[in-house]
Amino acid sequence: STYGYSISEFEIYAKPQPVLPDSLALVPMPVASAATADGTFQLLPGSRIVASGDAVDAANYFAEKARKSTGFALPVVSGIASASDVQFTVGADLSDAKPESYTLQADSNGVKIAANTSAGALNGVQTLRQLFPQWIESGTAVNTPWTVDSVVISDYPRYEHRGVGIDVARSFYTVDEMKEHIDNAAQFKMNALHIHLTDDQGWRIAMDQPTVNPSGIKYTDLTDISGKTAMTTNPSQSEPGHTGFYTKDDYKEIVKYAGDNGMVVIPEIDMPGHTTAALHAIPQLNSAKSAPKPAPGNSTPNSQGTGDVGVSSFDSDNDATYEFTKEVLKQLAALTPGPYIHIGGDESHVTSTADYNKMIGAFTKQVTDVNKRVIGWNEYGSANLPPNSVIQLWVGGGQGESDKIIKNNAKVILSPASKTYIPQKQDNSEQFGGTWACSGAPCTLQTHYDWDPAKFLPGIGDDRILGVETVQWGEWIRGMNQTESYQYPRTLATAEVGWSPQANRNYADFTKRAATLGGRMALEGLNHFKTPGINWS
Ligand code: TNX
Repeated sequence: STYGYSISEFEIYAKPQPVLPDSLALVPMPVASAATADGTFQLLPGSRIVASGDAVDAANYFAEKARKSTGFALPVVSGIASASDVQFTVGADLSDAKPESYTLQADSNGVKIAANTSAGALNGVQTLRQLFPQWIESGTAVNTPWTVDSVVISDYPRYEHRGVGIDVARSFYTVDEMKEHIDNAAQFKMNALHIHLTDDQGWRIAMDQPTVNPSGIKYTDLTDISGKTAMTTNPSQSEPGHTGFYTKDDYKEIVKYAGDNGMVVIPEIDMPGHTTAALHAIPQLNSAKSAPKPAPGNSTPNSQGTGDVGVSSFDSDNDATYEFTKEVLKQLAALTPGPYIHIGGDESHVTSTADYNKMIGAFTKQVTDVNKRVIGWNEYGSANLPPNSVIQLWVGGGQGESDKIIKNNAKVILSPASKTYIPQKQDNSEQFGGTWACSGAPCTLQTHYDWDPAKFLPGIGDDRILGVETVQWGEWIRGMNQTESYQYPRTLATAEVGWSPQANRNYADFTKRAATLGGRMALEGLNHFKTPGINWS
């Protein structure tokens, strides 16, 4: 093999160990890693990044970051690597390969990252960043020895979905802000960006006028009207929600940037509830059984800093409902290279069960008709779902939720509010945020860390779990600085829950490793909360 020993020897050599040496301050913790005694790697002014074929993307990704902080030229070249080079190999024969797996070896003979796929190689880059001194995250050149202690790592994720959900409907994030969200999360090997594009308070994705348009719907009004609304003020936040929307080109730019960072975009159109913004913009959707109240942006705030929910609904008896959703889903599918479309389905409190099931049946079919796999919040699991559906659990638990998953032979994304929700306080010292998800107490970093997804729902083990997701709702959160201080460091916890074997995870050890990443986050301009009790670097 590339390394002069077989993978099975390596696995024995570097089998999972509960505590990494201090020098390996990695989040998420790898499956198998071990310090070796083979000297030190040093990146030098003459170092090259050696790659060819499918390995070139990961090589360029690393080179672009490291050029800024090292000031070195770091050309990406093909050929034979020398001791000061970083070499990427994709298509390596990793006999145990899982999707996204990689191996990394660093020592006085060079750095070698090998993977079967370019996604795996990118995971190797994210690990390598954390092995270098924190100054590797600097946006300007730093004069320091760029050394990596000798190490071997063999790594792959526990779950294929490690998501970050962003609510851009209550308060909008610009394309540049979305790129920051991607930069922040991708370094921890998060690989899905779920964008909550629509809600009562706003509609954030532009739609074109179709040539076939039986009801004469003005699709451009979705953003012309409801791109200009957002959450109004509430007791937790005097600044109103940010308005705006993505043109199709904006959206494509986010998709591309996410893809370059190893993340797939999952767009969500929330329906049949959470639809005031659509009802407000499109008169044809307003019929006998629709519920267009209150006016967009005017959600009544409550003491938890959230707005009223469950106040709106599409009308299941109105043909225009289905004409509209079909067109929107078709256009969205055409813009979205990833395999998923999320149709929401949560909190449809003013929709009868029969009407809800009828609409979920139609919307899910419309998604599969455009060759996408459908995701919905766990309420929608009570309906009959098409094959290969995914249920995203945010609330509740117990056998009832397991039954919905099993009945539909679905997969589940776990984002239980108590373990993954961002607008909850993580500490009492935080001024804003709810505590409803954790029974009146803050949902701490430890709460987000200390859970085993495979034990969350009775009878639902890893074979049924697509992954985990942290979700940032936007009723009161405004802008990057505030959102980051609620997302981080808790997103590190979710990243490790989604990536690392349960047997490798330990909160005390996690906090030691996370603490050392504080300086990196600071260098990146990532405003993480300084969790008390942690000795942040
Ligand atoms: C419930 S989570 C909602 C959202 C809110 C969130 C926080 C989910 C599927 N629905 O509409 O933003 O609580 O208040």
